[in-house]
Amino acid sequence: MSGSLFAPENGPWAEPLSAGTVLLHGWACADDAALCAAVETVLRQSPPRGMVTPGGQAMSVATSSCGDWGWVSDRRGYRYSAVDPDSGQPWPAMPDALRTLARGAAAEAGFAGFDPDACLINCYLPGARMGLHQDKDERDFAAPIVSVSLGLPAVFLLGGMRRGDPSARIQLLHGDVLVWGGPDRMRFHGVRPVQPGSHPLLGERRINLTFRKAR
Ligand code: MD6
Ligand code: FE
Repeated sequence: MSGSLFAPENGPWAEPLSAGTVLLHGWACADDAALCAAVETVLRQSPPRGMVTPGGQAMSVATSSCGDWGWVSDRRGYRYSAVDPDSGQPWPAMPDALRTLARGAAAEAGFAGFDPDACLINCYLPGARMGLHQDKDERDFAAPIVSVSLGLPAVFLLGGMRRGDPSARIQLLHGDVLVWGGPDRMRFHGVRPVQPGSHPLLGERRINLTFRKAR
C-alpha cells in the first residue's frame, strides 16, 4: 500500500459502482468550508423542517431546498414547488458554488451539460434515516441526480429496480459525491440511521444535497 486513503495528496478519485452510477470520493473536500457556509446561508433563509409522507408518516430527516424548485411532501403528495410553503416566498437561489460543484461532478461522471434547477437539502441528526424510495417526481429522467454528502458519514443503500431487490451498502463520507443516472436512475435507495458523532464543520449532523433537473 502506498500512502493512506485519507492523505490529501491522494485527491478525489472516481469509483464506478454500476453502469450509471459513479462515486466521486472526496470530490467536494477541496472546497468544503465554502460549500458548508453556502448551505448554512440557505438554511437560515429556508430552515430545514420535518415533513410528512402522503401516508401520514413523519420523516426523520429535516428538509429544505434552494434553486427554482423545491421538493415538498405532505398529505397531498410529493411534488416540486416554486415557493417555500413555510414562508410563502421563493426558495433561496442556488449558490454558484453549489451549482458549479454539481455541474463539474456530473461532467466527471459522464453527464456533461447537467443543468440543475433544484437542490434538495436533507439534514440528518443522529438516528435519522431515509427509507427505500425511487426519485420519480422529476419531469425528465434523462438528467442524472448529483448527491453530495457533508458532515457525519452514512451508509447508503443502493437497491435495484424493485423494492424487494437486494441493496448494496455504500459508505458515504464527508465530501463524497454520488452521481447516478441513465440505467440506474430509477433504482430504489435509502440511508441507514446516522450514527452519533461530530464533524468539525457541521457538528452532530449529516447534510445531503441532491441536485436535480425537476422541470
Ligand atoms: C441521502 N439521498 O443521501 C439521500 N437520491 O441522504 C437520496 O435520496 C438520493 O443520494 C437520489 C440520488 C442520490 C441520492
Ligand atoms: Fe433519493
